[in-house]
Amino acid sequence: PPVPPMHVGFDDRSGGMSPSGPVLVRRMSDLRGLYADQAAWTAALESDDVVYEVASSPVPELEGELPQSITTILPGRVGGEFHMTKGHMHTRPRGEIYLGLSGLGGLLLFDGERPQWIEMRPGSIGYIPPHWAHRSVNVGDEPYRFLAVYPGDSGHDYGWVAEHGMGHRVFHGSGGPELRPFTFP
Ligand code: S6P
Ligand code: ZN
Repeated sequence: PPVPPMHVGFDDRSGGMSPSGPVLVRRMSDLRGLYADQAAWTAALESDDVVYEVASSPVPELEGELPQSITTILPGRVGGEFHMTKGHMHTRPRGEIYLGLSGLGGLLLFDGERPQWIEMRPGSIGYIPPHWAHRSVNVGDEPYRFLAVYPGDSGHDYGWVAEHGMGHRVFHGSGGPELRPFTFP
């Protein structure tokens, strides 16, 4: 059902929203096939840490609505590759806006041909045009957190990324994050 006008607060420490809709937790074991280094991923299953959490407001994913979510990616690396979200293409051609809240991150975008990288820090606005798959990466050593606002009828297509990749992978380098050509695991 539609929701009334509302104020949505969020907790600086947890990234939780109030009022809140569903909260999604993704652990290492939920991320099979994400990282290039499969042996490093298998080793990380031992502690099976949380990699990222997505809190949502109660705004429903319906046409005309503008749902919001706050993603918190915990710092860490797997085989040198930074913690990241699964990444998806919107099922319908819909844009999306990200606002950096805390930590250092990046927004990796891919349209099937051209990879793009947008650095995200607190206050950064990242724009995702329709037809661009998007993945977020924590390139710092504290939690990276951002607000996302997207049309309610966007839909999330994870299969597109599984099939096409994301153009680049983001590794820790001595001079900062290093973008390397995408390889399938
Ligand atoms: C939704 C938006 C974000 C992501 C979230 C987790 O359109 O882009 O809320 O869902 O950052 O990423 P993913 O790729 O696992 O859905
Ligand atoms: Zn999205």
